[in-house]
Amino acid sequence: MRTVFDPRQLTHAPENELHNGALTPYFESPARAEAILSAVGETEPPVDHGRAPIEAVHDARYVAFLERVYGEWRADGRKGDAIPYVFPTRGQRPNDFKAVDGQLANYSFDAATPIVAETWEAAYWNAQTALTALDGVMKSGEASAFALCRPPGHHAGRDYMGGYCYLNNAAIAAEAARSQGAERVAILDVDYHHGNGTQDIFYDRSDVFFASIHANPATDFPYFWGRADERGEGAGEGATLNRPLPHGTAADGYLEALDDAVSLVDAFAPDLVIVSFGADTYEHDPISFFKLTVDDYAALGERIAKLSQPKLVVMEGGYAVDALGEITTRFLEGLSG
Ligand code: Q9C
Ligand code: ZN
Repeated sequence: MRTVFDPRQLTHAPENELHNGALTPYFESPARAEAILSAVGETEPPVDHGRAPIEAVHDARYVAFLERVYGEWRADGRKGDAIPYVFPTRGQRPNDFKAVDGQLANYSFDAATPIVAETWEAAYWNAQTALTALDGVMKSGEASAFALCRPPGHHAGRDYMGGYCYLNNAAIAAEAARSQGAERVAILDVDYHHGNGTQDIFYDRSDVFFASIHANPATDFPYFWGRADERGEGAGEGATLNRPLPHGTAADGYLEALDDAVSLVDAFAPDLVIVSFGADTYEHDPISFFKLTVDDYAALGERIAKLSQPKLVVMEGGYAVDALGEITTRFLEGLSG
């Protein structure tokens, strides 16, 4: 399977995140991508599709903020990574803040998504990686392609970052596919965490179906999204599907939810399926609580392979670095038959 990757995606390397009350080494490390790289073998570099497909999904002021904020942070005399520590609550108005802390507050929803000098460049090439892998299925007629994205994307919304995500790679690819003639696109999100950014971006749209299987937000990040009664709104009513699952979910419970999601994706009759793939459903993931084993991932891929449409797999989370290569290749082999 064609795999796209750019080494600039490795340069984003925040030192720490706030975790259980202490600054802890950042889980979303470049080593994740290196582990997957050494397991998948050959990759090809992305082609530059420019900024337009990014701004077709993300607010232009948010994109400019990502590009510029670290420079302002340093110019203001700050050391270390730019981390927000203030968040607007209900009823507070956004503003064109001069202070970098106000800007960070405007555009993020958690304190675990730092910005470093290289964040913009890594996120930019990451989006190009997704767009280039998309070309493999949309333009070259391949049955499937893998975008080795890192940092991940599915928690990033139109104008916000969070959950280790800055640009929503899957959403950018979905919107690009629409503009290239795919009339209906389905995004199937199998990361452990709910893909709140993707859901928000397409919540009122009938042309992009979003289905997610994830840990119940009553117990897990991102907490404020992903309940079963979130089904889309307006024209998008019914085009969002959420299947929250409890801690301890193993292959039996997981595959039952996946089969349901796959049959609803099939009923939507998309022209393209984008899979937001997270390996954090693995039993030994350090921040997650499902119980899938390495051997289960081929079955996940095989269930999704029942969909006849072309498939673009976009990498999302997964933090058990030592197992990431094996998990990902097993999944991709199952998916491509
Ligand atoms: N350190 C993805 O899997 N958890 N993101 C923060 C405090 C954030 C996971 C807990 C988890 C985000 C793409
Ligand atoms: Zn995740």
